[in-house]
Amino acid sequence: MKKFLMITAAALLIAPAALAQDFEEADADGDGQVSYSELLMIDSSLTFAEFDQFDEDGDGVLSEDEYEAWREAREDADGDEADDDSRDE
Ligand SMILES: [Ca+2]
Ligand SMILES: [Ca+2]
Repeated sequence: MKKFLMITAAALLIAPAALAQDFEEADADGDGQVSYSELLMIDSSLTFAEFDQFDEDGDGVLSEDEYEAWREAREDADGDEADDDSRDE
């Protein structure tokens, strides 16, 4: 069982170096919205101010459209030094 947890943790560490996850994967608890804490699992360097910029309707969570906007912006900003740790191969 520990191995399974380690594999899951490794997957979470590897993921930020790849393209950001689909909305359904980002929505860890499956409530149809991506919260700041859920987004932090994808991008641990994300600040709340950055998150808030993409929360267009100000309800404190990202809808699928809002998430997609974040994902596009993040891919444009590829090469962020904060992600470099997870690219050690
Ligand atoms: Ca959620
Ligand atoms: Ca929102």
